[in-house]
Amino acid sequence: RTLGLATSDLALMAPAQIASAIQRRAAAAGYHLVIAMQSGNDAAATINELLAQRVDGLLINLPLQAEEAQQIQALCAAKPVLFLDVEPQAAVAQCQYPNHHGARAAVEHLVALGHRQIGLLNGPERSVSARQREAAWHQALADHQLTPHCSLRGDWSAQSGYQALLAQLPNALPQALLVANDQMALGAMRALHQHGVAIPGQISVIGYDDTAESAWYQPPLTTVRQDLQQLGVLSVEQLLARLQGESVSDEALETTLVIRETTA
Ligand code: IPT
Repeated sequence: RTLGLATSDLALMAPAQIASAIQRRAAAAGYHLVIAMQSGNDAAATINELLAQRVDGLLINLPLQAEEAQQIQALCAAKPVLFLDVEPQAAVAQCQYPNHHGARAAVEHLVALGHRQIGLLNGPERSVSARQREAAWHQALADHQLTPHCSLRGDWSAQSGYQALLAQLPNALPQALLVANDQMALGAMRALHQHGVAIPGQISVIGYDDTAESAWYQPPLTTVRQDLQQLGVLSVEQLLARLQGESVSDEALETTLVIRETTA
């Protein structure tokens, strides 16, 4: 009995921690897990790798537009498939955190602290969740008659966050920075430390994910928590329920704001 997981780059913290939770939960249920990590942009090739190994069901943690996800679902024919990073309007089974709630909560937190000049460090344009977080930030800022002080972009990695901030540093910094994931926040904070900018004294930083490392940043990171462990467990349980023809509980996943020491 085998499950398949198609995942985005496991060098990234969030997908790695989700995969770890999936592997454990699958093993506890007596299932072997086959993992296919996407290298290029060809999701179908990654899925076909799993199908060739005769998996009984598939979990797909790849950023997908609605149409791409529907095509993949068709490719998997009768096998149960569950998507973890897909446009919510897609007509496919999904298990994911609503990006707009978390992104809005981050803005509300900064505004409540009195910040008006708020900058963005966005995720990669091709990522559906990055685009959703960005759109929700814009909407929440607009609701407070604010526009982004600056709009930077990275590729989810710490290095890209570091470079984005280094490029911004000669210019005026915002009072607060919304970052689309914790890894980019790590790099951004490194650049700020290097230039003697006090966190949170001169700039507040808020991340997104709450990976296992985020409580150990210096200072510990305020962030929007997606419980990645819970996401992994729940996705396996939902897939297994579908495999066994049971009804699936549509337990809603909710992000929570974790206030630590990078915002004031
Ligand atoms: C999403 C993470 O929030 C982000 O940090 C990055 O790792 C990305 O995955 C990689 O695709 S979480 C995903 C389940 C939406």
